[in-house]
Amino acid sequence: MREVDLRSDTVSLPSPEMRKAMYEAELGDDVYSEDPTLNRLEAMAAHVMGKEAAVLVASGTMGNLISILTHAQRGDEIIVGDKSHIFRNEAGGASALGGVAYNTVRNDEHGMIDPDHIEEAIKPPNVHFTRTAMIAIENTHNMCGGSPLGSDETASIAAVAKRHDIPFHIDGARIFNAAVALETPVAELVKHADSISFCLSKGLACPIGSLVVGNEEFIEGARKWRKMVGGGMRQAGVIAAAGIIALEDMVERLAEDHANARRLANGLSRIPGISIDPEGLPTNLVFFNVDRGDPANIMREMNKLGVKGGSPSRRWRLVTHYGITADDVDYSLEVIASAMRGYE
Ligand code: TLP
Repeated sequence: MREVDLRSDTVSLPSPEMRKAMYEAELGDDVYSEDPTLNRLEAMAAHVMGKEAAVLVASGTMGNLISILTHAQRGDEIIVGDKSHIFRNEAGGASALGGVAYNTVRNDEHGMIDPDHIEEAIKPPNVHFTRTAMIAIENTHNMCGGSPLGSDETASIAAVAKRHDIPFHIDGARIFNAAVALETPVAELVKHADSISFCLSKGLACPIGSLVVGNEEFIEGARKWRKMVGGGMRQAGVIAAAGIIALEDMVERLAEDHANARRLANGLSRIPGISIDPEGLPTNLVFFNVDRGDPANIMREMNKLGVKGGSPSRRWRLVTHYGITADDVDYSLEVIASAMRGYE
């Protein structure tokens, strides 16, 4: 049976070039900093982001956690968006493992945070208060429709962080989607950040891995925390080899995922019972409402016909990625339309 998996870009499989590079990778022990392939990937990541250094971690969650642990101490707080992945989807790691509190401020529908709200949320030095040790944004913003934040918006938040001498972190799990959508070099989008975490294993189609990027001192600290949480890897060049291909060959093609997402959104907007604003669709995450019928049933019907995605609630997200073609999108639209037909 034909299968089209639209649940997330995390399901994307490595390209044949990646598999070959992984097989052939020159390897060493990374805990001794001796894996030449990983050393090359980390240097490439630092270079593309315009920063001094980078360190490979197992996942985006680990990248954000290590960044928080490096910036903040027990009893500190971090300011994050109320719809951010760090706050909602990382199992409370900052508080559970770091003793760090979350201070949330409102994300608007594009994932932007009003700089004045951040200013108000920062705690002044006082014996009663937690110390604000990090401010974070997410780009693109997952829960806010995959919206990219431009360099001006980022700069306006960074300016508040700088004024208060607070480290500024970007959860850039999909920062390359933002760069491609905005036609802006990724280094421009992160130039004010003290740390960035970005994923290899989403739109860039690697099987594993994220990178944390920052200055030498920060990355030295991050390496220590990575070791402590059990993330020190050995012959990690097998992972890095795919990452090198990702940075070299897989960035520009994200535009195809964005075009397929628009195709999907346009098609969905024509299906009775679905409400979506195709204009509000900038990258590869397609959010919409299933207004009619039982969403759990509709999802089951779709899944039976090989289209994976949806949820038991009315708000759905479908994601385009490497391995999803325009033809897959058209097939998915037919399947969704037929699953919805019972509710016309
Ligand atoms: N997001 C996943 C799920 O966890 C929701 C997805 O399918 O989109 N930051 C952002 C903005 C993310 O969207 C994700 C993953 C992460 C961090 C964490 O990355 P991983 O899954 O590698 O830990």
